[in-house]
Amino acid sequence: MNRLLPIAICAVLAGCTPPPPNAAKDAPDASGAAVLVQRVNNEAYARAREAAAAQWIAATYINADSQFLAAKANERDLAYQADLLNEMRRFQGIELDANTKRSFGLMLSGRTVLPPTDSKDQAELTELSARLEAAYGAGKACDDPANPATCRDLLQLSNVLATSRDPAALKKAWLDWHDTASASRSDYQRFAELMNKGAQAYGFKDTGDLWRSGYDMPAADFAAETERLWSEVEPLYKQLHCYVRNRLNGHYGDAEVPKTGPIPGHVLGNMWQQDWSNVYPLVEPFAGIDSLDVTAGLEKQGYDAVKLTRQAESFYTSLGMPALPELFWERSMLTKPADRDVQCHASAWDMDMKGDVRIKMCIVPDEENLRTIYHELGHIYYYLAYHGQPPLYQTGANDGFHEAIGDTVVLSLTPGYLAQIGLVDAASESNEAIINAQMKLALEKVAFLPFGKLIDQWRWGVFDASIAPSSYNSAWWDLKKKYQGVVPPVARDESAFDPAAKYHVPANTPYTRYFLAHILQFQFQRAMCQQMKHQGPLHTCSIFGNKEVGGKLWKLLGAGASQPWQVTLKEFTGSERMQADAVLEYFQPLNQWLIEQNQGQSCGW
Ligand code: X8Z
Ligand code: ZN
Repeated sequence: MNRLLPIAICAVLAGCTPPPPNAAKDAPDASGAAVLVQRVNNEAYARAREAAAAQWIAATYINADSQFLAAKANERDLAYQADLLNEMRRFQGIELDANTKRSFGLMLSGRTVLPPTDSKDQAELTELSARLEAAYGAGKACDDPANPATCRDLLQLSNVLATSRDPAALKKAWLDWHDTASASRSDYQRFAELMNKGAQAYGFKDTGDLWRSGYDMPAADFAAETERLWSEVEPLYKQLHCYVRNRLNGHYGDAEVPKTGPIPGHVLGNMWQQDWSNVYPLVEPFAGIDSLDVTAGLEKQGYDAVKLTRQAESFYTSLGMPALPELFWERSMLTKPADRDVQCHASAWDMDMKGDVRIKMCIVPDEENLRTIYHELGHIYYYLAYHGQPPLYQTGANDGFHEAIGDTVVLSLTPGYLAQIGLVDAASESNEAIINAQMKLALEKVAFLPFGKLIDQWRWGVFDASIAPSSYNSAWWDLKKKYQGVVPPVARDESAFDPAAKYHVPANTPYTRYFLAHILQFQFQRAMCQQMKHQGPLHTCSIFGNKEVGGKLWKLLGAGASQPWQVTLKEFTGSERMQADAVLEYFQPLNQWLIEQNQGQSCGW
């Protein structure tokens, strides 16, 4: 969830306007700044509660009124931020104590949106934001618009992508969903303009500069860090791409999936080609070894949404973390209501920064949902762990940490653990079984990496105007091709607006966090496995039931953003840098196997 926290200060930035002339009356000093931080922290609980309630209703009852109220709540929030920013300008150039300085920094940098100066702009921005998100949540493709029975929503269309092997059906489902996004183009263009106005009002070059500034390092260094990390994992991705293309070519034939070049987007089992695990049956390295079909296990055991969530909770409690609060069970939305439009994209909510924590999901009992619940509970346990911190520190060490926690825990759902809880039949330790299991996981985690990077490459380009509105769509597909080696299944032109077919674009959630999370989760896992003196390769390690590493993890969560993430990372892993080598270590057996399999192929695109 994109929390709307109090915001703002200008002290550390060049380009801010000077203090107002009457500021000298009560000369600003460091203690005044500390008082202001205290006030922001005190007011945050009530403000968060009100804003979250409006957002929650807008996401769980999508209609004109809930959108209106969410936009108004957001507008109030932006106005509050704008006032604070004005007040904070008074402390520009004053030496501040460490806590106040850090709090000021957090209030400004790394915010997703800063208020444009003009209140009319603020109102327009929040209205557009609500409309874009609602359009995504309510999106449906209808063969006959007059007949609702011919309409399909994202869940239904995604299900086709996941399970059908009929190229025509796949193409149609892909196209139907992507075409629902075309109408959002002009709203998004204006939205991006207004966001830039806000960022620029506080000295940022543009919104991308603002987003990159939230990492306890200069924005330019952060962009270089993401490049470095990507360059380290790119060779592994290319091996996976090469092998999968070859196997899909074998299944679908040259006409549908050419032997060389990029892979068409409809055959990878996912609407956005970000997770390829649904095509595992088509690319399984060794047939006839242990089944890894968790979905079948869930069906057999009669799992429903609550039982799945309880299952995930039990993993966290095995680490010594608390049971989920009663309010979680009372107020979460775990399944899709039949009678109204809701935002089905899974999210975790911290409603009042005190204990009213919830998830919102449209759970169907399958493997993908099982993993997603673990992911969401990672957010929930982060919230619970840092509730003792002042509100300004109640956020991830960086946003990649927040996204990485649940995914790290998922790495412990090894075949051995899954067999133990009866979700797969057996877990043998043969080399074939290991390669199969690694392939399955790589289709999820390694396939994701370029996708995790490219979404914000596109938005950074939109915000800094290197991508003009007239080439929104072609630039999107240039990046899809460059990073993922994927092309659209049919030609797309500028009448389409395919970026808005991905939730985080209309919902305005920065995406680099997921890229970082896909690096950090392996680094976290390696650190915990070292701490528990795990013997054997990294991929065989499960932290299930280990209260000692659970305690260490709880401590990481509890620190929130009270110190630079580099310090938190160093305490947890011994290193203050994000490192991709743990990904490579984890997938070492598969990587070696892929290199052998791909001998003689012309990999790349
Ligand atoms: O959006 C999510 C979570 C909510 S924070 C379900 N994820 C990204 C996505 O779905 O695109 C998790 C993985 C990447
Ligand atoms: Zn998440």
